[in-house]
Amino acid sequence: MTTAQLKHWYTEMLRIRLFEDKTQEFVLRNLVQGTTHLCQGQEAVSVGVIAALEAKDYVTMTYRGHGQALARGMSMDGIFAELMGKRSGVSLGLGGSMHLTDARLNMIGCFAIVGAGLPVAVGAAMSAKLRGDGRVSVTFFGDGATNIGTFHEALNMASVWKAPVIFVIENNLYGEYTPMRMTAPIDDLAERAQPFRMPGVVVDGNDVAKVYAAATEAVWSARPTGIKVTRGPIPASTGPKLRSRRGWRVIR
Ligand SMILES: Cc1ncc(C[n+]2csc(CCOP(=O)(O)OP(=O)(O)O)c2C)c(N)n1
Ligand SMILES: [Mg+2]
Repeated sequence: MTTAQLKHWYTEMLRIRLFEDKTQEFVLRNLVQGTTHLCQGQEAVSVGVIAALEAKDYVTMTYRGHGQALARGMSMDGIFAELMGKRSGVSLGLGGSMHLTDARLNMIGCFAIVGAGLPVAVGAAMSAKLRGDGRVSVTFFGDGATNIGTFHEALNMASVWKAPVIFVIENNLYGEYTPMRMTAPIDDLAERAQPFRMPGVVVDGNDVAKVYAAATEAVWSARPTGIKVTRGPIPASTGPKLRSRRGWRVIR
C-alpha cells in the first residue's frame, strides 16, 4: 500500500462526502426528483472494495449507491442530472438516485428492492464463468437484506455453482429505523456464510486500507484460475465469498 494510494482513497472518500453534502442541499431546496439515500459514514467500504476490482468486473448496488457509483468513476454531472430527473442523467433521468446504472462501467444494476441485486450478481458471475472471461461480480447490500429470501437463495446458488461472486454486506446496524438486534439472532453477519460453506469475514468498514486488503483477498480467491498466473500462487478453490463490513452511517 503506497502513500499515493492512500491519498487517492482519501480524496475519493472526501469527494463522495462532499457530493452527498451537495445532494442533501439540493434535496432541501426541492431540486431533487424522488427520494435519495446517503451513504455518509460508509465511504470507505465503497472506495476500498471498488479499488480491488478490475474494470471488467460486474457491480450491483442498492438505493444507497452514490459512493459505489462515484468510486467506480460514474460521471458526477451524470449523477446530479439523474437526481434532478434530466435526460442527461446516467439513467436518462428516469430512475433517480436509487437507479444509478452504467453498463459501460459494468455497473449492471442499482436496486430499490431490498435484496434484489444479489441474484442478478450471481447471474452475471455465472455468465462470466460460462464465457471463461475471468470476471468476478460484486454485490453490495445492507444488513437488513440478509433477512430477505433472495439473500439465502443467491448464496445457496452461488455456492452450489461456485460462481465467482463476492457478497458485501454494508452493516450499518439498522434496517431503516429498526436496529439489527431486533431482526437478526446473531451479531456477526459473516456467520451467515457458514451454512453455504463459503468463507465469511468481518472487516472494519471505517478503515479503507483494511477494506481494500480484505476485498483484494476475496477477489483474488474468487477470480477463476488461469487468468492470474503472473500474480502469484493460485488458490486451490474458487467460489463465492461473503464479507461483512461493520460501520456507521451518518444520520442527519
Ligand atoms: C423487498 C423490500 N422490502 C422492504 C423495503 C423497504 N425498505 C427500504 S430500505 C429498507 C431497509 C433496508 O435495510 P438494510 O438492508 O440494512 O440497508 P440500509 O438502508 O441500512 O443501507 C427497507 C425495509 C424494500 N425497499 N424492499
Ligand atoms: Mg442497514
